[in-house]
Amino acid sequence: MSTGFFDGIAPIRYEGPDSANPLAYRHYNPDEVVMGKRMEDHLRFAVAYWHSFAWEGQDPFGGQTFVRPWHPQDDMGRARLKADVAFEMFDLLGVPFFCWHDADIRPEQGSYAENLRTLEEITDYIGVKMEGSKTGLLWGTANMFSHRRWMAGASTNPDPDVFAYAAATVKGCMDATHKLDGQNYVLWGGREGYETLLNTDLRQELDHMGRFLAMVVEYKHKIGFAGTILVEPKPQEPSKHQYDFDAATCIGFLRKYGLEGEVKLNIEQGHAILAGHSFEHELAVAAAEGMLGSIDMNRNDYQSGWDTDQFPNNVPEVALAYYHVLKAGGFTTGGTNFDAKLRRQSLDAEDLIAAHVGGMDICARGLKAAAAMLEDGGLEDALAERYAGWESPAAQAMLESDLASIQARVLAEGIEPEPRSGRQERLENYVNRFV
Ligand code: XLS
Ligand code: NI
Ligand code: NI
Repeated sequence: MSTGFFDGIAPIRYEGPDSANPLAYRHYNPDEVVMGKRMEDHLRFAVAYWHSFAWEGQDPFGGQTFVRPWHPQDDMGRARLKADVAFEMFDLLGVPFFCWHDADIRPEQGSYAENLRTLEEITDYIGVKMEGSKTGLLWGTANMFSHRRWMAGASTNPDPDVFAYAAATVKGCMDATHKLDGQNYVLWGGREGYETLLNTDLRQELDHMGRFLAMVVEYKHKIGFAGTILVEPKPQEPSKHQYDFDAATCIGFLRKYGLEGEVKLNIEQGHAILAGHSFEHELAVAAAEGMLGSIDMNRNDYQSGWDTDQFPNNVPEVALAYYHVLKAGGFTTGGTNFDAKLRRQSLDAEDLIAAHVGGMDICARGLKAAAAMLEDGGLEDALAERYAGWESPAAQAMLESDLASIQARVLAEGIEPEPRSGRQERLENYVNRFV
């Protein structure tokens, strides 16, 4: 029995690039084979429960703009209605996955025990809905940033009771994710950072965060959770400074605490921009270390300087992102989670559908362009040519030698390097042929 929320909207179908239907896929054709794999299996789209169903339209200057039948979100009956509507949208879109925080799916109120009980209840309810749907769980996570108890951090909180509460919360969320056969478990350190160094012991906080993550990994193995543990870099917001600043910082952190073989990264476009990087920079850094796990797809407004979490709409950017994903071998447990929300004036049910249809189409176009570039091999050939000098035995031997021997060889052979063009414009022109 339908909730009626999406009344009048038919399931979204692929109609091809010439379709003028605003609610049809023009590029996302789940069964189309790209580089030997179905598009759906490449992209592994997920809807983010928080932006689409839990967020009520607030911004720093104004309150709720969306009025939904499941508001106010303080009651289990309305939490079930929210889940019913969510699965109606997943079915209309034909998305293979969704993602949640505990606080998105059940009311955040009462004691720890009460929150755990309602989490178990709603995830049982969601589990039954999943049986009747093609949509699985890409990842679950704990919201350890909204409630006031987390204001000074979760695992990095100076109060050991908050560390305990965080450990208990993550255990409950991992159990629920495991129960729903989640493909990954994510930790984004929303308040794992500081507001001022004047009251912060960096060393102690980082050690606690490292130990906490090790406990997560230990528990994953204990319960036989086969998914991947992912951390999500972001430089700031809500904290002034977050410890998981960017991909390189996270990789250093994971190595310091011996977790580099156990944890991968969930890279988000908007967070990359906030860190002063590009999305493809963050993806390339993660991939270079074999730690590219999953992506949060969105885009930031390039003027506002906030994490605006808009739906993607820039094909050249998205194409370069998927180029790095494909080059790294594609997703295994990861996928493309739309960590993206409507603008707060987009009030209609149809806006939610249109946003995802557009985002999925942009990603499909980007994927196809990325695959075409990889298959053509132009960038890889140019790379191979640029580094070809290193194939020579003399160059390889140098890496096993030492400064003094290298100096002797430079003198003996009269080595004087000849600068060569980096050919950046030519490569940029090449990319533009595909996007
Ligand atoms: C916020 C983060 C958050 C994580 C999940 O900026 O992107 O949505 O993806 O906690
Ligand atoms: Ni984000
Ligand atoms: Ni995110």
